[in-house]
Amino acid sequence: MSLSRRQLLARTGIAAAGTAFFGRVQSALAAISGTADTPGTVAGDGSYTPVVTPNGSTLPWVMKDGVKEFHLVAEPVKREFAPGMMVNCWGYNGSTPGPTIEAVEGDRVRILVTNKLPESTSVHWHGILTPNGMDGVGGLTQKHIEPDETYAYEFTLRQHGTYMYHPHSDEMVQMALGMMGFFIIHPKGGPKVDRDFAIFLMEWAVNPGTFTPNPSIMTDFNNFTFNSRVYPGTAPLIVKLNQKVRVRIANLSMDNHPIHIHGHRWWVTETDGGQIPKSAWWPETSVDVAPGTTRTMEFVADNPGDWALHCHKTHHAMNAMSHDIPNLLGVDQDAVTKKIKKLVPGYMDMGSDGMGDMAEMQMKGPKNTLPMMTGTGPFGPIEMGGMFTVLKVRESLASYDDPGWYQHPAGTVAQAVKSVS
Ligand SMILES: [Cu+2]
Repeated sequence: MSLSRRQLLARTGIAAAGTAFFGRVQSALAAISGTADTPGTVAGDGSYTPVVTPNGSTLPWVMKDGVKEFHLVAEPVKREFAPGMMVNCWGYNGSTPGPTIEAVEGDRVRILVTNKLPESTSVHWHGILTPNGMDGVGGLTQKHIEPDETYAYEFTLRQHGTYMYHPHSDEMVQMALGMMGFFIIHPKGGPKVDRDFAIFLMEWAVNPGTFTPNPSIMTDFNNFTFNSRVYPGTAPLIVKLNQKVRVRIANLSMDNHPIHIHGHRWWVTETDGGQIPKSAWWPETSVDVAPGTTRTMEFVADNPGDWALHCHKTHHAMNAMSHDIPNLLGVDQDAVTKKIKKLVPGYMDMGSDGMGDMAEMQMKGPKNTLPMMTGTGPFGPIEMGGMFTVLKVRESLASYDDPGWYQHPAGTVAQAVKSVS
């Protein structure tokens, strides 16, 4: 049986103060909130800057008779959304999203797909111009790939841009469990960027106290991820001052996500239809990424600091325990709190004056469920979760390891002043 947060609150009385689970999760999260998690990348052929998939990886390939051969294995995977929450997902090669495929326009590619799932699957190359029989739509353009079978897809890349791969078999279940990945085709030659990041958006229904996403949920999601991680489990994007940066966003979730950058404005340069002519690039700070699309943005990181990068739907920058809560804003709970305290020692009310306090509260919650907002910055709780990460722009960097929090020049931080009213 699955429980909503509201039901859980009612049944387990978790509004009562506790110190166990959430306290442990919070200290573990605080400990990792400033750590690097940017993986190494597979070296390219030198003609492009290899893409960094934060909290992810790049798929290696071997050259066989002039064909770049990749191997995807569709399989169940366990994904840690953030410390304290492990989720039973499906993905490719041990992760969700699957490893990023990178190639160059003009390449001939062969992708072997082995099915280690308990049901049939197929792989569709979203946005890529393939011969019809390589399009991966089970039943329409090929037979479904049965468990333990391996299929070969082979085609020549005759475009460049930011594309995706995902199943076209039992899509509702397979994508709800995390089966998706980037397929990035670099142009032959052309200007390079210094840093190139790829972030896959997804939303999940993992009910409090459970471990497996519910694929039958259509609108009521409670976990919102960048590369199948929630803040503060999301790796920061580390860039050096004045570097040219590209951020590619893909979305196979059920909702659109306006992805917002602080401290900069970026230019929209690509959709999953390909490159936009430079004369038609447009500036934004929030770019709405609809289901089944990609958007690519470029900017010069000319503003040093720690800049939030997040979905601007407020519930999407929160974790599981923030949704579907009884509204107690402005409710005077003092009298009833006194009565309850007689019955439940340690009980405390919450929600009368906003919910920011909850980021600091040491609440006891259900197993495998993250607090609504977590992560501690240099000035206190950050009070975010979900689709949130930090772009760290630094004047000097010895490596792309996490440089820690930004050291603000004296006199440049907002602070309390004497009342002027
Ligand atoms: Cu969103």
